[in-house]
Amino acid sequence: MDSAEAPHIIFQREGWFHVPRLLDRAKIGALLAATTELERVAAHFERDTLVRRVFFQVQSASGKKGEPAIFPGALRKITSPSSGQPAFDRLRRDPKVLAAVESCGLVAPHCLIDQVNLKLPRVSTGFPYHQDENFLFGDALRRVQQFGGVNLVIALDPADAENGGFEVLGRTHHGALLDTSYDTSTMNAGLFDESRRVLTPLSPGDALLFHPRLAHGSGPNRSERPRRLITLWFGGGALRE
Ligand SMILES: O=C(O)CCC(=O)C(=O)O
Repeated sequence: MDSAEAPHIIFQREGWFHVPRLLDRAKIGALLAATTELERVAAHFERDTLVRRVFFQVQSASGKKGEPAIFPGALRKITSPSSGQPAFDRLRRDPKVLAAVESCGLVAPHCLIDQVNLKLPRVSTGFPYHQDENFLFGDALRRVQQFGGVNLVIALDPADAENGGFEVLGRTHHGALLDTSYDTSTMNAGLFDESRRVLTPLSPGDALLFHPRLAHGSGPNRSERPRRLITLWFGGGALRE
């Protein structure tokens, strides 16, 4: 990709954009401490559990929601960590994050969803290729349909091919919204055009921004290292709060 091009031009064409070092060490340190605290809260959970608007999804053998944890405290995803941890709440309005999202063409960004995805060493399953737009409902969906959207991931740990790094299928956002399942055994292989598949290794604080319709996913963690990744979804415009 020609790095002289403006981010929004690359984003429009490819459906994604890489921003190294979006967050500095201090912010990543605070977010890691907040994540560790949430993991501590969940240390004995054997099932998906809601605690004061923070939803803890456990890592099941299949990777599907609603199934028992492979061991107590094994987590796959924390939804709305901002409801329990101020560092995550601040992140929703972080000037660097907002500027990155705006550089991809979104006007007046509003954070719709915040999550942490955890991949435990050796045992965590992948995320089959899918389009996040399929998981938007109500006001969030209307906002994205009317004003557009930008999603992003921010690495908390180094992420690469061995520990289930984040993969995008470039340019698939130009196609239709497809009906996908969450079958981790197939990874939805062959459903989307994989000819522009890219796995960008990320260091803590690096971000990758992507279109809500862009197909993306990641493999299992085959390494001895954890892989924790923040995901934020933004919609543009100014609908009622
Ligand atoms: O954590 C990952 O690697 C993928 C995350 C993702 O695509 C999702 O949460 O929808």
